[in-house]
Amino acid sequence: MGKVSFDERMMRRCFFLAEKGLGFVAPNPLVGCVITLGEEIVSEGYHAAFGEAHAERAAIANVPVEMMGKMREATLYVNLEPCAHFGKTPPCAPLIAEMGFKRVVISNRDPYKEVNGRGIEILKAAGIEVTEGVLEEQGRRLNRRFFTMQEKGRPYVILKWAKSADDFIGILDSKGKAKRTRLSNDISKLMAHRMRAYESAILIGTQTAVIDNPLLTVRLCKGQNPVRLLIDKDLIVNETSNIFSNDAKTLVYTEAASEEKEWGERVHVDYDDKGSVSIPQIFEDLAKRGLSSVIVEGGSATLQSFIDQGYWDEARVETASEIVLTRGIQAPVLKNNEVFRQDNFEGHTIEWHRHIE
Ligand code: AOF
Ligand code: ZN
Repeated sequence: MGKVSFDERMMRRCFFLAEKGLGFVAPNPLVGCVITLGEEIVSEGYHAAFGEAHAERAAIANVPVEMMGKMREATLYVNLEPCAHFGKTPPCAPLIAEMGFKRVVISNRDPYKEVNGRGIEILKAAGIEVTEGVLEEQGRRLNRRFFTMQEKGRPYVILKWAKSADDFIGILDSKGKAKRTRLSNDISKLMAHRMRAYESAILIGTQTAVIDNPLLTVRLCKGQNPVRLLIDKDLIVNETSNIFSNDAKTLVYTEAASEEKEWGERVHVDYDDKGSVSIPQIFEDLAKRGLSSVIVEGGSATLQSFIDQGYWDEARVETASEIVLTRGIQAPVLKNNEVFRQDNFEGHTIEWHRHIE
């Protein structure tokens, strides 16, 4: 096997290990590390939880004692540039330099201003051969939340809705009032709960809170609950609603004054003349809190405002092919989008769109 393909195989292994941290490390990046001697894997590690050891340190700690003396011949693979800063943990690059690895292979540079290239400089200064950019695009995709937060100063935004075969996301009763409508099936619902466990926050508007009264927690699989976000200009949503349950923290973005509450916080943000919330102000608050990804779950008006202002990264659109509603609430309409994946769960197609800027 050639040198390039072995590097790529080992980097894929780093990605696989890194992903084990999904749902636990945010807003830190997902990082995995593999140490090889010749073409044999000697040790592996990954960043398992926020504040805990970085991937490189975990992999080094797992090297069998009898192999420790051979590290000057070894190669260390890690998907993110080793860090150069004292954060919650001591820096990785000086540790790697001290152990004197022969070669270090990296997928992405760390855009974090305290690191950005300085980790690589430390390794090179110690005489270590550094290979950068292995499966760079895949590495960026893996750490899309981290890169979006670092580069755009806002969380990674995932829009999510389910619609009928004829493009409605809900029904209206005889008086024209919106009614809770079930569109997803058992499998897609389970997958939606997995998504919640992976992301840091989940957002809905006033109408959805009133009509659907969702809990927005992770119940069908294991995982941490995301922070619940509610856009509620005039504090219409009753505090006995499910969104204020004890299961998770809730942040309400309101025109009213900021205030700490037993369920979380009211956060004052500006609204325009038409009553639309300032999404950049919500983003600013989320960045400050270290919430690096958000699922926008509806309703249609809330979703459309994120689309119209271009504040989204991907959208998960489920179509219940067997349900025809004839009339109701129109599904949002995406702009500048392209489908990058399609799933099918028992006749329900799930289209994953990405935003093209
Ligand atoms: C690595 N390997 O496994 C991770 C890195 O507060 P700390 O000490 O956990 O530092 C967090 C920062 O360190 C994070 O923003 C990112 O720049 C880098 N994360 N670096 O070499 C790792 N998790
Ligand atoms: Zn580190």
